[in-house]
Amino acid sequence: MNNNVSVVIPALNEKTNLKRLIPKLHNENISSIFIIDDGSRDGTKDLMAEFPDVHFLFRRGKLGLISAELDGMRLSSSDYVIIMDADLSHMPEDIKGMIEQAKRTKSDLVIGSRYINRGITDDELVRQILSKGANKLFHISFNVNIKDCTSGFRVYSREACKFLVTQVDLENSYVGQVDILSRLKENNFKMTEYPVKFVKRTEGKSKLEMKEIVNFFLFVLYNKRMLNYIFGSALIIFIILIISYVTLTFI
Ligand SMILES: Nc1nc2c(ncn2[C@@H]2O[C@H](COP(=O)(O)OP(=O)(O)O)[C@@H](O)[C@H]2O)c(=O)[nH]1
Ligand SMILES: [Mg+2]
Repeated sequence: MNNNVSVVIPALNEKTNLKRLIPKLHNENISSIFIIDDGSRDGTKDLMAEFPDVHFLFRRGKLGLISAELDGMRLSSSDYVIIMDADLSHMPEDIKGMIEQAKRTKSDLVIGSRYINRGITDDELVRQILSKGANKLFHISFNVNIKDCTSGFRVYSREACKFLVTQVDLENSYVGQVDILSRLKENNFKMTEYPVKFVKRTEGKSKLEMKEIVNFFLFVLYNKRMLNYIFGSALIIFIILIISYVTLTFI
């Protein structure tokens, strides 16, 4: 069914996970698999011999998550490109439904979503709070009606890929995930969400660093709409205080 679908997996020290994930993808009839590795030191290169049908791109170092995704989009030529984590957090079984939805609704981006009806996550409470807070801020700041804007499990149409690879100034770390959404929205690409089951990783460490979280909040807060919102809210609070003061003092 999926002969026009490629999977792109950005990877950094994910040998053990990739070893388990690739056979699962073979079961899904994906036409091509691209692993974009950023100088892993755990012997990921050994997988080349084990999976000769998989395309590996070994970059010289940590050139960044989003640039890895864009390199995968450039290398593939399929109508649809799936991006997923290497860490088995995203279920290969969900791919079929996501592709079907992309075709049926003519979406340029289908987001594998933890936060819509029937979406599931077993992420730790702290990460869920952080992630939902980030989503809320992003909604206010960019007015994008997506419930799980930080999800890394996505299907892009070829049209969306063609557009994204031209965006040379895209944010390159995790915040790039929402930068992509704001640019696709601005350019009228259709985005929908599909409920997925997210399972937290059991092998290896998350590459999400504190500085990336700070970066996310700066990106969202710096947006013009957010600034208007903050100034607007401050103005309303100021007016309420003045009215309360006048009421209490003079009336
Ligand atoms: N090539 C590449 N892959 C990365 C980089 N940062 C993270 N990854 C991979 O991107 C995916 C998402 O990262 P992960 O650590 O799972 O983030 P989390 O799910 O938010 O905890 C994983 O497959 C990582 O190995 C990077 O700088 N370059
Ligand atoms: Mg992950």
